[in-house]
Amino acid sequence: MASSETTEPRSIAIIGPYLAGKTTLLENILYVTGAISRKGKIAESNTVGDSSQEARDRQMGVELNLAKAEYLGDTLFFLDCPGSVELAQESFDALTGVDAAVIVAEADVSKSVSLTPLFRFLEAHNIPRIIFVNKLDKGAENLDAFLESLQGVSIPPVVLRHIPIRDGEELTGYVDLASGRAYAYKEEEASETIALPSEIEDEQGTARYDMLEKLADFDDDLMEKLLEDEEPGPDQVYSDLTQSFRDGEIVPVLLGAAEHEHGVRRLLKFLRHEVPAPSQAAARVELGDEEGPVVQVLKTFQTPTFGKLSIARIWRGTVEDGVSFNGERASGLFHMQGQATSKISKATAGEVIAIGRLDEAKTGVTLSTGKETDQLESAPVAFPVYALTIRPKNREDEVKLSGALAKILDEDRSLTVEHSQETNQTILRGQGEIHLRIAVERMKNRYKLELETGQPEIPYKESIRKSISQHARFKRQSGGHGQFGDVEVDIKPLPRGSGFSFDNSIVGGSVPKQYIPAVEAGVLEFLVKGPLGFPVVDLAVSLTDGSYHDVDSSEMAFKTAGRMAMSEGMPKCGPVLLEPILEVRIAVPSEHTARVNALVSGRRGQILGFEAREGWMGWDEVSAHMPHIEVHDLIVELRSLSAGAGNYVWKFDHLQELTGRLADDVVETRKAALENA
Ligand SMILES: Nc1nc2c(ncn2[C@@H]2O[C@H](COP(=O)(O)OP(=O)(O)OP(=O)(O)O)[C@@H](O)[C@H]2O)c(=O)[nH]1
Ligand SMILES: [Mg+2]
Repeated sequence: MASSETTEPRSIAIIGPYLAGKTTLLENILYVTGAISRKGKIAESNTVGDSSQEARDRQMGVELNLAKAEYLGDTLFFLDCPGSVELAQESFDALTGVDAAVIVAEADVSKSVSLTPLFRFLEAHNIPRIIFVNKLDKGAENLDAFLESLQGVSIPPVVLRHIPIRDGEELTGYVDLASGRAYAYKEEEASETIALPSEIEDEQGTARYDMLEKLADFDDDLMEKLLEDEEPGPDQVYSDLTQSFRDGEIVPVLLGAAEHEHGVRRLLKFLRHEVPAPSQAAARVELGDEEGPVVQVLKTFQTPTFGKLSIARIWRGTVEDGVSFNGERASGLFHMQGQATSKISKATAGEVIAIGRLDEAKTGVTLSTGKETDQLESAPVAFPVYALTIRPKNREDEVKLSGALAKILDEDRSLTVEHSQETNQTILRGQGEIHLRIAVERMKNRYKLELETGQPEIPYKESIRKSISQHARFKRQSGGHGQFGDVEVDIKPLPRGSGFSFDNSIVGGSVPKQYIPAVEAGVLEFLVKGPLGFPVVDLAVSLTDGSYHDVDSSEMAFKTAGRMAMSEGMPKCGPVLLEPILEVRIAVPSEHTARVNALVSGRRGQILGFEAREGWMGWDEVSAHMPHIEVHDLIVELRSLSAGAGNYVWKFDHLQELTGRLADDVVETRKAALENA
């Protein structure tokens, strides 16, 4: 064992479902290791993590928390990630730069499936991962069912390293299955060794055999021993456990109750002994072993004191104060303890540090002290599934808004902003209502910027069903120079998706050539807002005839005539509302597929098909066409019917005629809005 241990610094992500106790675990790690002398509590808003205003207001993790702990001579960096599914980008970005991940979860079967995206990511990147089952001070009776449900989520086997010793519902200690030793938890101190309680001897034997069997799949010698009923030596068991964890072949499970420090020291010992050296992570991401430091940005903070701070994993080499990355000089290097920073003069591979003022560095990028470096893989950016319009309460804050947005977007890759030409609205997109509300609160708390938010308008269009011919004459003779334009146009519908076309069949110069573009311009001007109040598409207009006046005709006059022909003719063409239809692909655990189908149909959707989701056992992907308006809050219902697990991607597909009550309502609302504008 000793030979495989390392004293190099290592970085560990703490991830898992919402409110599982990640930040509490971090707080207790810091307390147990002496990094803090007083233990905070989430309810008292005094933990090292979650110290931002938004986190305290909501009593939830809203962004990455970083902290460093020294334990028995080892330095461990922790990256405590928020658990809300809407903030998952933080976890994925952090995970790209760690040596191992601790998945903190309550023994709650209903939450297992929501861990699927995290497991798939960890598996795809082969990041060593361990499960810490938390809050076992209550509800320990659900442990077995929970572990079984996790085995349906994790592809590698989930291997229990401890079994619980209980007193009624309460967890009072554990038996370590590798050593066979029993321990009783003590409040605020290390557990004490006790005699193996006789009533769990059998359970201990079965669980240990189960653990060994899983390990034997990766060790032929162990397999043989088990077949011959031979007891493997402790060295072999420990070394198999360590190796299989490091290689991602098994997912060990430890138990505890972070708030009571139960299992915290045990977890720390595990991390200290079993998390591989930083060089293994570097090999895993296929970093070359050339000279020179390489770092990767895992998170960006905008701070009032230091400006921009790039949280970065050091993949290779040593970085020193005064270093430049990709030609930009860092203003300083720091270790972080929650929001507190302490300046350092250098840092080495395995550490996660904050680097000051790299204005160009974006989250996810790889930086080197040379000119350029190969880019290590970064996490994919989450697809936006929810949108709100934003507008400063105070009109004069427009400029302030663009500055604040730039900073907020720099911090969070899963937020995007867009100005819609179609509806003239500024649209903030992200992962759900909470995600966007947090962004809005940040702008208020940090930049004193108050915003109004709303539901984005749907970009309806309109078209026509009938062809007509229309004559229009614009004539004004009020002394001096008059105006004269006279046109005859054919208006006819085109198939969906054709857009707009204009041509002319003028013979003999009844409308002189130079005025024809003006007629088209007049037509187009009208089409911006058709008889129903929306932009008109899918029609052809042709100029068939007209007349002119030698003196009074002008481009202006023909443009006006063109617009008049449309405004008189279009209402007679059978205007029809067109509704945008999106193609959505909904990913969901198969047990919820039937409910998703019902959800889609209930929202006027049309199922196109469904298939097993590739690489995600037990998941389906449902494809459907759905009206844009029905997708606005689809994510809310989808998450609520799938324990937070469901997700979807979308793209615009086509426009579709909408008639009847729904169409009347849309047109009426539009009319009222135009009148008030
Ligand atoms: N009973 C019990 N409660 C705990 C334990 N650990 C944490 N909690 C409580 O669980 C709640 C959530 O704890 P957090 O530490 O904020 O959980 P988290 O996983 O960081 O939450 P997010 O970051 O918002 O996902 C708090 O009320 C904690 O006091 C535990 O061991 N036992
Ligand atoms: Mg937290």
